[in-house]
Amino acid sequence: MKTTMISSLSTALLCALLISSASAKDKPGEPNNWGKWGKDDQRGAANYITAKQVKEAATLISSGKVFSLAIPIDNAGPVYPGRIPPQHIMVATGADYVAGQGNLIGKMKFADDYIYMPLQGSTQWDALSHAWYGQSLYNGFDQAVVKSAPAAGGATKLGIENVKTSFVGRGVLIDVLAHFQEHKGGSLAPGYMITRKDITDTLKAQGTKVSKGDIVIIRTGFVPGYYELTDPLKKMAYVAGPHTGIGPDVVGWVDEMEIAGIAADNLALEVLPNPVPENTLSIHGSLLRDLGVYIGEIWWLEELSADCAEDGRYEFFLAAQALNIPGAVGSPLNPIAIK
Ligand code: UVW
Repeated sequence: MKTTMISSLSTALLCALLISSASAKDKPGEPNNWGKWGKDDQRGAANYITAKQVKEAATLISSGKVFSLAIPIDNAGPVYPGRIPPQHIMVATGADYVAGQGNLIGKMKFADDYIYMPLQGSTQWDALSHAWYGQSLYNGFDQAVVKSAPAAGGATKLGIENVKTSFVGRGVLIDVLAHFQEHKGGSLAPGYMITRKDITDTLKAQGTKVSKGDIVIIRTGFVPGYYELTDPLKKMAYVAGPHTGIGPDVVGWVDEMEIAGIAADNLALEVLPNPVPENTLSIHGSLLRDLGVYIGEIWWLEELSADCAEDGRYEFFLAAQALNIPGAVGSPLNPIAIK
């Protein structure tokens, strides 16, 4: 009798614990990494990249060819609707001296400039504090940790500075666009939803394997498509969508492969609009909030893609550090691939 009571009590306790952790995570049964690297962890899947992996990734350098995977930081690039493109402002120039108004410091003359931009307004990483659903961010941090004024700290948890030494390691290009062009008789239709099968088929055709801690980069052709347009109205319509990007079944693959970060040459990594309207941008929630996996957007992949097609090697050493901006929910960057 006593044993039965104790066992029903412990079952009830276990159920209560399961229910409370499930409601904190909100999506029971979905992939989730909360607690995997400790309850205070703020780095998420960046923890997959170890010193050993960085050393091994360095052995991928053979030709010494270097590729920048960034678009120019200027006002001509694509930004997600509602954001203004980067504004570069000159505050001291040669013209000031020509007009007799420049400041001399001894005999020296100087030019100075500023940049005003959304941190998500160019080639970027999203920090784990960039997107969530419910009340909690990655690892259960309350949404109130993201404060309104930078003076109050901005993202006081999960800010981009937590990964200022990360995203150096093995990069893998998954050239879905080239795979479609070569094997499926055409390009990716605007708004095409890239599936897990598309990713694994492309990797198979490339002869590339993805390993734990990799940073994978998906080529869709969306950003180059923007630069091909000249009419400003057509550019506006283009960024309004539809956007080719990954679909929800890619999340399970990212989880199983234990990938640290996933980037693409489009504006939001994921397909837009989502075929289920209430799930719009929900892959941001699955990756950043549930798995702690970093999202990279607006990457430039054209020269790297051409080189990979030429030598058949889709893996490389990648150095893609975020800027050290305390409390920022994202960071522009100039990712460098070396083959
Ligand atoms: C949004 O925030 C909507 O997208 P991104 O991740 O591109 O910044």
